Amino acid sequence: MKPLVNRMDLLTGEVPSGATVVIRRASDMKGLYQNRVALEGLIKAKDPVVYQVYNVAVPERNGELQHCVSIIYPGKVGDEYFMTKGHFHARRDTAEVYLGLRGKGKLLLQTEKGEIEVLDMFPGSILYIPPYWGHRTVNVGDEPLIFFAIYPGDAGHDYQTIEAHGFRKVIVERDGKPVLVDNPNYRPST
Ligand code: M6P
Ligand code: ZN
Repeated sequence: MKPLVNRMDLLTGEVPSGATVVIRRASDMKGLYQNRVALEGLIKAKDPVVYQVYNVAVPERNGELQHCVSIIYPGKVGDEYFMTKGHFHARRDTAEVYLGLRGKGKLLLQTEKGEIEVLDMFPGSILYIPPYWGHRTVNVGDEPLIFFAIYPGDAGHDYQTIEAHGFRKVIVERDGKPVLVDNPNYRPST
């Protein structure tokens, strides 16, 4: 691997070259929001992009550092804000750092035992995700939420655990403000 430099657009979050982009539309988020009817309506209307991730191409192996820029667009499904799918690292003993660049967000973190934490994301925020904590990012503002992330090359993504159990809490809009409420569909690990 040779050293490399890439450039991101600080306003839009786009990385025009050197990265592969993952695009997640409303139709990629089935089963993740509480309000299925609202999600179906959104998919039928125009199936908007909920978020996209520019992953700089780095080998997925020990010693390397994966890094990427994520852009979560403003929007809601019912009263639940646009958010990422959320994942644990396939290698649970790996951490991650986020650097907030634009917008207003919440980072929802949860252990497999169901312990939960919520951190604020804002331009200049430096967030540390310790090993063993699953994580999901939520855009609670009215502009794109943009952040840079860096994590071990061999961490990997486990989406299945979150899909199977959900997060204990969801972030919804109440009277124009984000609030953390219990997820009625949370299925704890036994
Ligand atoms: C951050 C990092 C990435 C992740 C992305 C989107 O940028 O944690 O590894 O892929 O958010 O989140 P998710 O993979 O849960 O959709
Ligand atoms: Zn991660």
